[in-house]
Amino acid sequence: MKKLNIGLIGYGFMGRTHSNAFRQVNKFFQLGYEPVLKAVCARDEAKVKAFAQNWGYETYETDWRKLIERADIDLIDIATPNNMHAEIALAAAKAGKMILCEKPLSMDGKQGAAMVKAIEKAGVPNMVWYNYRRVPAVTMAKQLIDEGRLGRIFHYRAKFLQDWTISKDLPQGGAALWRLDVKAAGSGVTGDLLAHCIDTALWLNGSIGTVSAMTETFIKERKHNLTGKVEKVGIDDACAFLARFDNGSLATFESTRYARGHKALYTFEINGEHASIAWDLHDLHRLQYFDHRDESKLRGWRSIHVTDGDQPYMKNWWVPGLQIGYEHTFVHQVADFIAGLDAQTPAHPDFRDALETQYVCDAVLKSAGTGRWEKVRKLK
Ligand code: SOE
Repeated sequence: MKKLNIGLIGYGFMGRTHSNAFRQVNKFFQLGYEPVLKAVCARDEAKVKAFAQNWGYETYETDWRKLIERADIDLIDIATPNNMHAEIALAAAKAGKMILCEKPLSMDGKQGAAMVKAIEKAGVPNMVWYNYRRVPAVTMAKQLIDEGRLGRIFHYRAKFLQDWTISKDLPQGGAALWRLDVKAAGSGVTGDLLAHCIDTALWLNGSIGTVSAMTETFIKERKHNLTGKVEKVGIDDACAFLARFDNGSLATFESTRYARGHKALYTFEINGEHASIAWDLHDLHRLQYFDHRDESKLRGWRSIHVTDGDQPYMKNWWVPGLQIGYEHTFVHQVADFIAGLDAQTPAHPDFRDALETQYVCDAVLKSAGTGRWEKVRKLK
């Protein structure tokens, strides 16, 4: 088996999910490459050393440029706050490294377009970690739609609800709370949570043409962890938008970090001419399916437990009926990326796909500002 030498940048929550996936993937999937945890990079030497030891990285670096210069690294995995993605990706592309990048791709569409240009010029394999596509039930939703079971699609409805920023005493910025700092995150729930919903939606239902949005920042000022001063909050705490897809279907999207009682409730429902599907991250192994073509007296919503060998990814895991979870979506993503390298058919979402999501986010934030419907920029 060929080796795929990984250089991970960032050791937060995502650094852990990725490291776990690299370690697991060959145990469950037959692939032509084996990821090797060569090096992890972060600025705090004591912490990065401890992370390297815990996850089995052979070495560590404290300067990401050094990591990119290393000849023994094949792939750079970017798991940093959003404001670092572009600079690292551009340097990694120039050095001819393969690149995996955390979502959202960039701070905005303009920056994302520059990243896509650089990576396509370099011709390096690339992918963005929109992991929810690879929940088996979500992948199965894609299969059902592609098989034409829903028929013409009329409605798409998605939500991503959390409640962890309600306290006004929560500071912004720094290692754990960079998602609240607009300079590090680019936006609030739009880039962090709705970007997931948009990625799934574009994949399942095609491109979005226009959007009309509203956003709110409920807590206007928070102490900044890096400066120690109370500073204006620049992110959107909540966002809701209407959208028209190019296929004529209508959509509603909503996300907030102020939905008391919800920790990470990502849900979507799609209504077609013949059938509907619904999915819920808190019950992630189930796909709800309603088919109007069923005999009328037996017609009803089926709750499909997506754990059998003929359902996506499941033959690689345990025995039928035993479910898997969140961390496995990252394992699937690595497996598909490597399978794409083997077959020379790139896995998705790549940087270009993620740029389309970025363009939708840009239009959403623009519309929230102008109060008007805005067109989504098309990919060139
Ligand atoms: C935010 O709390 C967050 O961790 C996002 O950054 C992730 O992308 C999402 O999957 C879960 O929530």
